[in-house]
Amino acid sequence: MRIVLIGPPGAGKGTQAQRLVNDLHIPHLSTGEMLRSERKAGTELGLQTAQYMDRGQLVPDELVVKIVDQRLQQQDCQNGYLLDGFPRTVPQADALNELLQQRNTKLDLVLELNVAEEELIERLLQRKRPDDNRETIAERLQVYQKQTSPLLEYYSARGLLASILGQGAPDEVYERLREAVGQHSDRV
Ligand code: B4P
Repeated sequence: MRIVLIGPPGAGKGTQAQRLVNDLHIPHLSTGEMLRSERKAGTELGLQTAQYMDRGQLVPDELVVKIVDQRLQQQDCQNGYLLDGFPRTVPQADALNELLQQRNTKLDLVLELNVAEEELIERLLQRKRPDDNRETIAERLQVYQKQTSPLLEYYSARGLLASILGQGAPDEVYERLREAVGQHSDRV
């Protein structure tokens, strides 16, 4: 299966993606993780993108699309994958369509994790990652509303979107996700 997971910062994309990929036996492609590991490794790309992440802004589309394109060329992606946090803009979604077409493939499902803003802020302040301070969180939430939330309509119009309530215990959220994925696959 080829799945996209969309949600505001702190919605639990990383948390739930981990569970889904274990059950579905597909690789977990988190652009946030990829960017953080480039930074840790001190690569040119890592240095270029760190400034955006620290300000709570999105990394430029062309840089993210390039790392996703390279990752999708790897052997383990041939039978499906879970994209976590990509696409995050309409141009990224258009670019993903191109990448899918080049490989004669399609998305099966787009999952949205929906969580109230007050809860997102609370969760992120507890996590304490370098980009989890009040100012940056406020910026990331605005960026989500402006640049990422139009994707919900984009994928809904294509009949791919399933919206899931991301509040409650992680196990409860996962049950809801399983149910949505189960309608497309018998692996969960
Ligand atoms: P990401 O790494 O994608 O991070 P995120 O949106 O902040 O978090 P996520 O939703 O995965 O939250 P998590 O499960 O960890 O992005 C970071 C940055 O990278 C972006 O701001 C941007 O700069 C850049 N970036 C990434 N992709 C990009 C793209 N495509 N284009 C441009 N830029 C890009 O959960 C958060 C916390 O909540 C955790 O502490 C967790 O334990 C807790 N939690 C989870 N589920 C819970 C539950 N049910 N109840 C209570 N707490 C819960």
